[in-house]
Amino acid sequence: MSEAKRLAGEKAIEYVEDGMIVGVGTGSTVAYFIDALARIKDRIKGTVSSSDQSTERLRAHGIEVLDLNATGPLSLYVDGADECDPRKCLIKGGGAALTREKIIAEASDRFVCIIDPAKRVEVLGKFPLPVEVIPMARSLVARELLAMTGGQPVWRQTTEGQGVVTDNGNLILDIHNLSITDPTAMEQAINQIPGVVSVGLFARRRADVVIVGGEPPTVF
Ligand code: ABF
Repeated sequence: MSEAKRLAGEKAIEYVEDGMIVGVGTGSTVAYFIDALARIKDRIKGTVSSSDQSTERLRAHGIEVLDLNATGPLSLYVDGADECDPRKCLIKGGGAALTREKIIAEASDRFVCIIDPAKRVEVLGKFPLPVEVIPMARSLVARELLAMTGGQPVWRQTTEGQGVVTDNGNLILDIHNLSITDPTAMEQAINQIPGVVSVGLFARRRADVVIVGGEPPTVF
C-alpha cells in the first residue's frame, strides 16, 4: 500500500505553484508529499505545518515552516485521511493531529486529500471517529458521545497504557461502531459538546480534490 501512498503524495506536487506557502498535513502519505516537496523547495515561499511530526520532517529537508498567524489565508493544503466517502467527506485524526489539520484546511482555498485505495468507503465510520477533548472533560464527553451517537467511545492510549496527548496537550476519544450517513450533521452535533476541541469529521469543510494513489492515480 505504501507504493499507492507514494504515487498519491507525488501527484499532489502538480497542485503546488511558484511562490506558494503550502499547508502540510500529517501521516505516512503526507511524508511522501513532503519528500517530493523537498525536490522543488526553492519554488515555494514556505509551509504551514499541522504537527510537530511534519514540522520535523519539513525542517530536516531545509523547508521553512511558518506561523499561520503570519501567513494569513493559504492557497493550498495537502493532507491524508483515514476514510473518504464519495462526496469527499473525510474521517481524519488517526495521527492525532486533527485539530491543527482542520485549522489549516479552514484557512486554505484548496484542500487536496491524498489517499491509498483502501481509504475509500461508501459510508464513513468503520474507522473509529477521533474526537480531541480537554483532559478534564474526557469522561463527560464520552458519556455524551455514547448517548448522542450510540457508538462506543474509547480513550486512546499508548501500548504502555498512557493516554495519548496531542500537540495541543489534549486527549483523544475514538468512537467505534458508527455508520455516519450524515457527516455534516454529526460533525455539528459533536462540536456542541462542552469539552470537545474538535472532531475528525471533515464534512462542513471537506476535501476539494481527492487523489487516490495508483498507476495512474485517480483524481476526483
Ligand atoms: C492524517 O492523515 C490524519 O488525519 C490521518 O490519520 C492520516 C492518515 O494517515 P496515513 O496517511 O499514514 O494513512 O492527516
